Amino acid sequence: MTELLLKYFRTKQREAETEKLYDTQCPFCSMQCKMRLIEQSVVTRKTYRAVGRDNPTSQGRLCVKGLNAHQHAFHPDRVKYPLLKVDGEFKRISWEEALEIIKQKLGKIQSDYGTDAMSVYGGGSLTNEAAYLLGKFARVGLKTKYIDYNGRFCMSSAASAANQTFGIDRGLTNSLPEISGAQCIILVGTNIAECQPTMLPYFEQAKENGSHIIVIDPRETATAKMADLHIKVKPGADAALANGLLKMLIEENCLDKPFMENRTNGFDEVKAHLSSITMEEIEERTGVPIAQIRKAALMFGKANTGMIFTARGVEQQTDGYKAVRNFLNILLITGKVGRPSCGYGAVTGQGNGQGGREHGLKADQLPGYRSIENLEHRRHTASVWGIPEQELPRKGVSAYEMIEKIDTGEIKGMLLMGSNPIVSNPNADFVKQAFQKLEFLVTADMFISETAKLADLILPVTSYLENEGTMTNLEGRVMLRQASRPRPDEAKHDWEVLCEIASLIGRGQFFSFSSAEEIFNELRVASRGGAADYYGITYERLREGTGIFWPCPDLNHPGTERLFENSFHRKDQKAEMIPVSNDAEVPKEIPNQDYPLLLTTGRVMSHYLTGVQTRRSPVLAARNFESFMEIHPKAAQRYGIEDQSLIKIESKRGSIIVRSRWTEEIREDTVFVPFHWAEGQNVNKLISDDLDPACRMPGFKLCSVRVESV
Ligand SMILES: Nc1nc2c(c(=O)[nH]1)N[C@H]1C(S)=C(S)[C@@H](COP(=O)(O)OP(=O)(O)OC[C@H]3O[C@@H](n4cnc5c(=O)[nH]c(N)nc54)[C@H](O)[C@@H]3O)O[C@H]1N2
Ligand SMILES: Nc1nc2c(c(=O)[nH]1)N[C@H]1C(S)=C(S)[C@@H](COP(=O)(O)OP(=O)(O)OC[C@H]3O[C@@H](n4cnc5c(=O)[nH]c(N)nc54)[C@H](O)[C@@H]3O)O[C@H]1N2
Ligand code: SF4
Ligand SMILES: [Mo]
Repeated sequence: MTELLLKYFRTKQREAETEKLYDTQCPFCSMQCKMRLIEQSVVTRKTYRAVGRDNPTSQGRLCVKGLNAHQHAFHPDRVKYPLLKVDGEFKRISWEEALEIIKQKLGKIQSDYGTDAMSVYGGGSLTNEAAYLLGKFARVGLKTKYIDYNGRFCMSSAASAANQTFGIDRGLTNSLPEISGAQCIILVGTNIAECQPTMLPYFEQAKENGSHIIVIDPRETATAKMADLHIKVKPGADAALANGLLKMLIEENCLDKPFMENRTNGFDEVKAHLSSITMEEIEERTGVPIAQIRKAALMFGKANTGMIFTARGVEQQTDGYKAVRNFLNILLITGKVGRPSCGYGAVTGQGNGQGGREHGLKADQLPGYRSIENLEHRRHTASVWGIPEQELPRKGVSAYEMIEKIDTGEIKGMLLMGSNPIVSNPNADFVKQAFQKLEFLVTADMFISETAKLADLILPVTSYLENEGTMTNLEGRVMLRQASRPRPDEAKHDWEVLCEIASLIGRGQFFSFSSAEEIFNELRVASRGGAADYYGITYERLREGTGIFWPCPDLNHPGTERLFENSFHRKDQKAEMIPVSNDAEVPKEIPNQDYPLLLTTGRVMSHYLTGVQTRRSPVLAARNFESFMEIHPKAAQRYGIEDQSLIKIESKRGSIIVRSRWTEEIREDTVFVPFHWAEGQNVNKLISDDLDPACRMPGFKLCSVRVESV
């Protein structure tokens, strides 16, 4: 080619190449890493690359899920038009038709059976604006008491425990950088290395500063590998283990007496209760040697600063609430809260799991963490919403209990926004059958999830690339997710969908919003004076800065990075300790002749929750394309299970078939299966529907099973 021709082609190519930049936040976990998607077009071909953006939380890091998130957003399976099921098949219809059907069906169900026959089920991926509006939509639009969300399965134990102990529930009581200054850190049932990977460097930094890390987990996870002490506890025995730690702390006199005197109640009761339990009983219950419990207690008790983090391993139990309270007892008797590098963290799960429960997705909560059963709180919310207090419904029931009400026929219709309940609920076979009984199921999703397959109508919604709004990360930092990419075809924002339905059913005057910012401004007022006070946070402040920690009661308030420095948020300003027994009120399944192994469940790095999004991302799917069961080789040999072979796992409720994976990193009496797969690999077919009496959390982390090769 001549020089001239080369030059010609080069200029042509340059002309055809364009680059577009979209700033947003990762759609997955509670770290809410800031990112930029770079879209390069060369002639007609587009390529995408995600890069991290600097900010105080993730400091520019992204994990493999964030790096590949756009692959699901651009997947051809994305729902782009309203879809109506006709003769068992989904057919494209117009928004006008979709809204007309909703109007008719809602009207019929509510006039035939009453307003509570319609229900609402939300999710922790929704922005604060969508979550707030969905809560308002249920109570003011549909006038139903039946609303709950998937965060019930996620944070409800820790949230109840923190509320009862401290009077406030915010994921972390301190900001992330304080972790690196903690001299001892206890991680209970949390696998940060796989579940919040960009948080891990804070712990690595702590280790470099000489911190000791204790990990409590039945498996030697990637997180446990960084521990100075790994306690391989028996699944479900955390409450007993905490009792052991408390006994040792008292015996070794590692107590902060002035702190307890001035700032807590309940130590005498806890101490008296502990004297009725022996260390031998605890060793037996937990499978952890007494010497190891003493070592851990001394590590934590002798350190000047320390933090405790809990996540779903300890929380998703039928005594999750009490077990967490027992770890908070440890924090309180050692006076390790409300100071630099001293505090508690319930490691939040979903991107906006935190904001969702603060603004009314939970059956008993109103915006700003107000209570729907408290008259003063009801009056405040009703006045912001412009309705008489008497019109505000009372509390409904938890997520799984709504499903039970579908089964018994009390609930006839559901609006589902941002969850895949037939995969994520316990006792999954029952849940699927119940959903099939609904007279009308409408779901707003980006994909035809396993649950959406059962819907009458699917409404297409926008993704993290297109939908602007605020998210509250695990620290309690409110962040503005900018999202400017044009929406695909006919997808609408979640909040737009709600406003349109409301207007259609004659409640439009309460939902006349034209932007996320307008909704946020109402949310600010609704939250004002509540525990989760967002009043001082504005879009303008968020655009200028790096996020603001709630509570932030006025426009000049900088936000509250560290909670409880001077007082707790209870009436007498003191934190409350309570005695916790070794065993749950709801008896847990124990291994027996028929079901000799303990099953626990959880996550892997490359997949997210029920996998609706990550199973559609080729790079992520390739890392783990099917489910598996971790089993210790000795247990495997006992039950004739070869490595990498197909096996059937069975509990009282159902069975699944997955591939075995031998590993010495798990306890011999325990097997582990992740929950990111559906249908025949859905581990929730095996899980019992026993709920924690205090917070209605299912025991996702424990049931007894048998295994056999197929
Ligand atoms: N890659 C990835 N990251 C995620 C998610 C995801 O799906 N994938 N989901 C997000 C969400 S919503 C959540 S809630 C968080 C969850 O984050 P985590 O709670 O950290 O994740 P899990 O794997 O469910 O459980 C954590 C650990 O608990 C252990 N465990 C099981 N039973 C017990 C027990 O009885 N006691 C103790 N002490 N430990 C036990 C398991 O072995 C597991 O390693 O992650 C968030 N981040
Ligand atoms: N066995 C077992 N079961 C568990 C757990 C466990 O550890 N073990 N963990 C529990 C926990 S902690 C959680 S959080 C739940 C989660 O379980 P689910 O609530 O079922 O969560 P996802 O699988 O994320 O489903 C979310 C759905 O919402 C859609 N979606 C995503 N973003 C948006 C959005 O912005 N708007 C709308 N309208 N839709 C959106 C997705 O496409 C997907 O279909 O599972 C629980 N179930
Ligand atoms: S999944 Fe979590 S840690 Fe990974 S990039 Fe997304 S927000 Fe960050
Ligand atoms: Mo979660």
